[in-house]
Formats: sequence, structure tokens, C-alpha cells
Amino acid sequence: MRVVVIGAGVIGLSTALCIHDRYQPVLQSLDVRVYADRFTPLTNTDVAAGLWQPYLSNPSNPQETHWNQQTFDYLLSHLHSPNAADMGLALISGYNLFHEAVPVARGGADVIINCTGVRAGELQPDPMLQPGRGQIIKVDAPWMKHFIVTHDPERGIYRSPYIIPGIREVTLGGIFQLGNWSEVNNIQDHKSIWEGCCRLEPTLKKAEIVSECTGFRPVRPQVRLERERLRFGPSNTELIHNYGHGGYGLTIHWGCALEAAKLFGEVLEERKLLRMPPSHL
Ligand SMILES: Cc1cc2nc3c(=O)[nH]c(=O)nc-3n(C[C@H](O)[C@H](O)[C@H](O)COP(=O)(O)OP(=O)(O)OC[C@H]3O[C@@H](n4cnc5c(N)ncnc54)[C@H](O)[C@@H]3O)c2cc1C
Ligand SMILES: *[C@@H]1O[C@H](CO)[C@@H](O)[C@H](O)[C@H]1NC(C)=O
Ligand SMILES: CC(=O)N[C@H]1CO[C@H](CO)[C@@H](O)[C@@H]1O
Repeated sequence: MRVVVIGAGVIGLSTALCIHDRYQPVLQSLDVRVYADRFTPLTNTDVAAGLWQPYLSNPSNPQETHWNQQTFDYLLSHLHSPNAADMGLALISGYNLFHEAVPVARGGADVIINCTGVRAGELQPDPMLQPGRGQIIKVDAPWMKHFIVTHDPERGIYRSPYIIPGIREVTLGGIFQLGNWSEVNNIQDHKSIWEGCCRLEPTLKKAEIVSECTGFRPVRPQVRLERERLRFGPSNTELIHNYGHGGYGLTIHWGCALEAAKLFGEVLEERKLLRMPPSHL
């Protein structure tokens, strides 16, 4: 069984890991490879602030709420493990403020998993998928112990500042611009983030800027997580899509990886490849 995962952001890596851990013990042979044209630290996942923050429940797919919950439980279960620091895990409190002031060899895989994020449309057009451009500034401000996320109706979701401490740096942001593919940092956006965040937390004025970058959220009305069968001549290749996680990819990733692994298990069952039921994670 040869599995090719396209994409090395949080979605591709967690899906590859989940499939490997669950099915490697029960298959005669399982070869999982991850292909991507960008790896860490150059993916959109690296730009994310990293807050577990589900959006309001998605009426077009109530399962997303369940996947968010599974991810939360998974992260929480690792909080006191020796891996917590490597996973970047920390429990922090904070404030939500409202009213503020690849080239894949055809036939070379039995199953292909598309975890291509915002650029999934390059491989096969998906009119529902759009870039939600974001820009962030990372600062050194170890005195910041709480997150502050604003949802300002006046400024809209598009320029509403947030301050999110990570385990090393603090992420300042607040830009959400739909449909713009520009990867350059914009000076107006920079000013808006800096001024907005310093107004929320004046001590940030003395924080040193470590880096600044732009990334794209794979915005879609709902995550695309489903099977599709590809036919190349006589051979059947199964395709599993797992993309379109918007501004909540880290929040939902593990639940989606479990679901993708379940779909993979269906393929194995149909092909009568399972020697015993899959191990439970
Ligand atoms: C400013 C900002 C802040 C964010 N903050 C948060 C947050 O606090 N919490 C949260 O949960 N989410 C947050 N997000 C959202 C989160 O970053 C995304 O949902 C998540 O990174 C999507 O992961 P992904 O693996 O699908 O995509 P990506 O990280 O974009 O990875 C896609 C992978 O596919 C590969 N790829 C794509 N197309 C091809 C191709 N044609 N050939 C070969 N390889 C290809 C790329 O090289 C890459 O390896 C934020 C996003 C932004 C922009
Ligand atoms: C897209 O964003 C870039 C960088 O912020 C900006 O210079 C450009 O004007 C924007 N384009 C559109 C069409 O909004
Ligand atoms: C939607 C999407 O990205 N589909 C692609 C997944 O990967 C395969 C193999 O490269 C493509 O054929 C699909 O178009």
C-alpha cells in the first residue's frame, strides 16, 4: 500500500502521522510519503498565531464542531507530556474583546491525499476556495502572559487587532483580506497591526520586532474532506481531499486527520487489505 500525501503544513503532516500510526501495525506493508514544494518554516501553517479558537459552529457542516473538539482533547492530553514544548503547547488565559475601543508520479500511489491548503485549486480548480490574506508581526515580549483577541464590528473582521503569546514569541496580527494573493508585507497593514496592538497593550511599544510575514488562510464555506476515485487507464487511484481549513487549521487538524484516516480505512476494507481491525489511537 503506497500512500502519497501532498502538503507539509499542519494538515498534511498530521494526516500522514495519523494514517501511519493507525494502519502501519495492521498492514503487510505501508509506505507513506509526504510531497510538497514548501516545508517548515515556509508554509502558511508557520504564519499562524497558533491559538485554538473555533469559529462559530458551521451550519453547512456540523461535523466540524466535533473535529475541533477532538483536536482540543488531543492537544490537552499532550499538555503534560515530555513532547509539549516541541509541539508548542501551552495553556494560556486571555481576553476576547468585543466592541473595542507537486509532481506526483501517476500510478505511483494507491492512495493520494490532497492536503494542499489554499493552493489546492492549482491542481484542480475549486471556485469555493479563496485566499484569506493575513499579515503578522512576531515580537519578543516575554512579559505578555495573556492573549487579547478583538472582534471589532466597526473595523470588521478585516482589521481587528490581536496579541497572542506563543511559547517563544508573541504574534501580533489582525489582517484578514479575502481574495488577495500578494505575499509582500504591506506597510499600511504593518501600521494598522502595530498601532492597534500598542493601543491594546502600550508596553508593546518597547518590544523588539523579530520577524514579519504574510500568509494565506485556505478559506472555504466548509472543509473538503471526502473521497474521490481517479482513473488512470487500468489502475484505480483513490484520492482523499483534506483542505480548506480557513483560519482554524490548527484548531481542527487532529479531528480532520482522524477522519481522513477513517476514509483511508474504508479503502483498505474495500480492497480486503486489513488483516485485523485498525489499532485505536
Ligand atoms: C495570519 C494567520 C494567522 C492564523 N492563526 C491561526 C490560529 O491562531 N489558529 C488556527 O487554528 N489557525 C490559524 N491560521 C490558519 C492556519 O494557518 C491554516 O488553517 C493552516 O495553516 C492550513 O494548513 P494546511 O496544511 O492546509 O496548509 P499550508 O500550511 O498552506 O500547507 C500546504 C502544503 O501544501 C503544499 N502544496 C500546495 N500546493 C502544492 C502543489 N501544487 N505541489 C506541491 N505542494 C503543494 C505546500 O508546499 C505546503 O507544504 C492562521 C492563518 C494566518 C494566515
Ligand atoms: C493586495 O495586497 C497588497 C499587499 O497588501 C496590496 O499592495 C495590493 O494593493 C492589494 N491588492 C488588492 C487588489 O487589493
Ligand atoms: C482538488 C485537488 O487539489 N485535487 C488534486 C489532488 O491531487 C491529484 C494528484 O496530483 C490531482 O490530480 C487532483 O487534481
